Amino acid sequence: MKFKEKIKKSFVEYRLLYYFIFSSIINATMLRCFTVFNYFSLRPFIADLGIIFLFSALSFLVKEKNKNKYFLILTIISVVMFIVNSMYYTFYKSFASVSLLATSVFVVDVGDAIVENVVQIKDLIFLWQLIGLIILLKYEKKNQIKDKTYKVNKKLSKKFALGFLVCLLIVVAISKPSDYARFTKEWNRKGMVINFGIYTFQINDIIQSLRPQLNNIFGHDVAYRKTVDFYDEHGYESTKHEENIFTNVFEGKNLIVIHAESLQTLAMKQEFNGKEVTPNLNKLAREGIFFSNFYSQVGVGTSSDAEFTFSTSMMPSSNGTVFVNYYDREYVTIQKLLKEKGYYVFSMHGNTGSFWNRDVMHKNMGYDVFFDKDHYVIDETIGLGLSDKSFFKQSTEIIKNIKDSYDGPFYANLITLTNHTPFSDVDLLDELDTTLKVNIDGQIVERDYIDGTVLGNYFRSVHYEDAAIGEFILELDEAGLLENTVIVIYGDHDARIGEEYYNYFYNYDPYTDTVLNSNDEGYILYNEYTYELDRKVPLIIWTKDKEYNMEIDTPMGMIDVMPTLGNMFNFYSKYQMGYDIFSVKDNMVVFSDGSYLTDKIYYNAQKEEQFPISATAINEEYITKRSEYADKLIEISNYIITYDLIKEIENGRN
Ligand code: GP9
Ligand code: MN
Repeated sequence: MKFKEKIKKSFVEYRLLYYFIFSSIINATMLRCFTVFNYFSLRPFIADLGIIFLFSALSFLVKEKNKNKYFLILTIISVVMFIVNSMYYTFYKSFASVSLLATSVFVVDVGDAIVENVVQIKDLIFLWQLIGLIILLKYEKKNQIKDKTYKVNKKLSKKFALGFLVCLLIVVAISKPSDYARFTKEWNRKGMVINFGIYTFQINDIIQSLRPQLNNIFGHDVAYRKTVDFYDEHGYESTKHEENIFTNVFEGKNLIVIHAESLQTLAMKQEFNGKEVTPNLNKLAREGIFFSNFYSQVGVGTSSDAEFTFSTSMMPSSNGTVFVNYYDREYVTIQKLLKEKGYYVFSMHGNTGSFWNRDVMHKNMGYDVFFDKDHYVIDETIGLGLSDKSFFKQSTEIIKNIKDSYDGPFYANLITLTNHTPFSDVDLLDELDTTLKVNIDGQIVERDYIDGTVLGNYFRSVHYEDAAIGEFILELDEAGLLENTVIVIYGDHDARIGEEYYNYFYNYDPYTDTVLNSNDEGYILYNEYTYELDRKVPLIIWTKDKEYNMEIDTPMGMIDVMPTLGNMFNFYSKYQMGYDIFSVKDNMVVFSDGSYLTDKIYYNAQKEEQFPISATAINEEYITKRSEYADKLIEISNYIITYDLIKEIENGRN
């Protein structure tokens, strides 16, 4: 029989198996194309094919009566994996980990935000694989076709197992040592999919997610040793006493921190029709100390990661989230250090206390009280809950009562809520005219170019958040709460708006009502790196007592805030992993996936690519040294969190 005939016959006889193989590799490749765009990369394709061959080999060992179940269960798991990762990538530009299952309970609370803002047709397209399988099974049953796939066939099983090994050898042959390191770096999810495909990533992720439980027995000593060595080597003690112009300037003053939901620095630079999007924040930035090159470094824990890193100067967990998975560990926090100095320390947030497990974690971080939704009159709801304006007004009363009843200083941390994705409750927000007006042949033409888009809604929502903060400052002043008080405002993370919206925004030409491209004059380069740099958030330190009129554009991360405030308020944590921005030289901002920013480059650790920030030439050693430091910082921070090492070190290792 001719080869062609043979293949055709085989397709008919093993149609169920062939369907499984082709539908799986098509969906896996499609997911990579919709996310990391490495369309024709050979290695992940072969890695995916190898895993599919492995499950095909196993299928020939499954009894006939269980065969349907086997393929159905496998296909359902695969399709769910594709859909979840496709959605997750839209929101986090990374891939989902099973360690986040515990965190998924909070997705329900922001469910409408996710559905409205994240779920797209491209996410549901993967369902075809399951629908096709059901149709095929029904067709074969209806026509009593006995597909040879149903037979137990050890010979074929061995052949597919061999196929898996061949794929494995090819992948090994075309990989380099640094690629393997990704298998143990839970923060390298994107890099794992780019290099080894979604199946290998997800299987490895399950193993890694079990690692803390497994390694608690085996890896603990190594983690302890490496952590102590890290601190010895990086000599944080030395940074503790570096005097500078801000040393102890705020000691004993009240501290009010505003955790500004989804506030991005780019919004502070926008003006539409002569009206600033954030006039109040811009005024505070001008009068105070404005850190204009500041990044929040969050992982999947978003708001809660920002709170954690702000309070501890440690990187967020790469395996789950601290607030949900590691809430019971011991941490040295700003809260605890200020309490030791006689401060009354409390947090305030208009959402349910259980969101992000705050009602548990805030106590563990050292807050005396957490004023959650139950402490407020929900008299105005916008987006996820109590409006910021009402939240701030009611909070001022609470702070006033605390100030009047407690004779020491206080530290209040207020977490805003209104400016939260999908920013769709715009009808409840103040107007913001974002139309562009241009004169074309003597006619004034109005262009509603972002009106009603998620970016247009975002600017309007930030405009509201800014107005609310402006009102809050006034209310504090009227209540006499600004004297001897320092206000710190930070954006907790970017608004998670897609790159395409910014490219449109920056390159829209109102005269032609078109979007400029790289061939057009006036085009502004907008790519994944400019997008990453646009994810910066503001940090503002302001006090009514003195004008500083300073802007600091040194690259700074949330991890550096505790050391910087510690120098100002005279507190210090020997576990802080960041630096006082007014003493550090050549600072770098490490992101939760191992990428980093310096004053010379942005380095993407997932793709091992660099994007120049300055014209200064750098060598390979510059990259190697900083990449190793970035990985070490994340690794040690995860060790401390996973193994609760602060408690061990503080209590003297037995
Ligand atoms: C939820 C609010 C938003 O209470 O802090 O959290 P996020 O979705 O930004 O992590
Ligand atoms: Mn947030």
